[in-house]
Amino acid sequence: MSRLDPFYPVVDSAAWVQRLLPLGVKLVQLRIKDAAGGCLLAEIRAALAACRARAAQLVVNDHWQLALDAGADFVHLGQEDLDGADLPALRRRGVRLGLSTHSDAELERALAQAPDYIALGPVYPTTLKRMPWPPQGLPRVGEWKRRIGPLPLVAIGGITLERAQGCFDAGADAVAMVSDITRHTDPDARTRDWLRATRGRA
Ligand code: 3NM
Repeated sequence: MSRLDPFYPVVDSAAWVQRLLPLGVKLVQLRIKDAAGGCLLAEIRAALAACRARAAQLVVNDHWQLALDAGADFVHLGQEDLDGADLPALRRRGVRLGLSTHSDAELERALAQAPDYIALGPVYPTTLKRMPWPPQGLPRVGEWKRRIGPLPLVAIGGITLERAQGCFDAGADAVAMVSDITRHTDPDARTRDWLRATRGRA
């Protein structure tokens, strides 16, 4: 089972991917929620080319068919995306899979798909996405890690640099974040701070 880089920013455009990579980011998720098909494919292709040029790992959220079309090798799916996804097709192409979980039932369902990582959220309150689940808290991160064993655990939701160590101490292998990078007043400096803070764990 391959390890994940501990610092896992989630962004909504190839331009963000291209901005973060030269700073040293090695793992990034492209999560585009509102774009038309052709434009999406172009974004995925551009992000993928940028990642390949810097030996970084791109994870494509949600758009598994376009990810296949673009030749991406890592996809992240939410539980609602799982219903329509052709997981055997992804597996045949060697595409790795990350799955979101928010509850016991979702964890059971996710584990049945033999994913390459499990994400647990929202660990803290998030302003980015309306969520029916209350914040999970750090004890739940520990519980998830005990349940999934060696499978990498990604903590997401309201995670800031100040909160990262607590997530790692609780059992997260990687932490994913949107706002703490993309809505920061100085995203580049913040990214460098994150990289410095997590370098020893990579
Ligand atoms: N998924 P921020 S929370 C995209 O719980 C996403 O599955 C979540 O954004 C989950 O770092 C979340 O700004 C939003 O809180 C993360």
